[in-house]
Amino acid sequence: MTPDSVQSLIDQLREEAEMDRPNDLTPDVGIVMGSDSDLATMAGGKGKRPGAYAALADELGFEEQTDYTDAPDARFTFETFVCSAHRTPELMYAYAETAADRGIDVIIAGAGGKSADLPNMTASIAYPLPVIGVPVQEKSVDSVIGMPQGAPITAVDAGKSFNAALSAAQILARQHDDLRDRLVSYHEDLQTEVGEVSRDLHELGTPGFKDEYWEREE
Ligand code: RP5
Repeated sequence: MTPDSVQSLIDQLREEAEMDRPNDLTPDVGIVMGSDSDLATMAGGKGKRPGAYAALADELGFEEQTDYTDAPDARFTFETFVCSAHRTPELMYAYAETAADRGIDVIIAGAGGKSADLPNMTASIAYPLPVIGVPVQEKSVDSVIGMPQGAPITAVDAGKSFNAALSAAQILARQHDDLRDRLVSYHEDLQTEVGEVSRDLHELGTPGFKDEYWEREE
């Protein structure tokens, strides 16, 4: 017996798949995670490094879509759900099966624990939609990347959901020059930072650099 809270999500996903909305009104990226306890790793915050949310929203100008009938103004959008592979397999199945019809172009799926099956099962069900797996913990790496031949998944290092978001944007950027420009600009900013730090280290000298930079961090 599927509880109402899960069934209503499944029904909503299936109804949405029938809507045939124009692509610019549907999320481009779908983010799913096995538990809301994965959110700090998947989105960033709570002492964790910046995550997929930060990469998409803060660096690349995406907006999160929370209402299918009211798309955000931003051209590129993403949605976020919790789907447990083992506790709510029907929801995982409905999510992955409807993703393409709901306008999703790439899925980022994260799970933790030793049986982190959400990414690999989502990849199998959503195929040929690309799925980028995020092992939420080190011990999740093998189960996320360990797919048999013929069942592909792309994956990032443990906890690196930020990179998963950049990879998702790279896939979308093949069709969208605007997004390609944002990715290039993000990378140029990274280069600029390295150049500035290198110059400061060289010109201030190691003790002077420590005084200025390490003081700032404290
Ligand atoms: C947590 O349980 C993990 O972070 C994982 O993502 C989550 C979901 O696991 P299942 O409910 O699919 O077993 O420990």
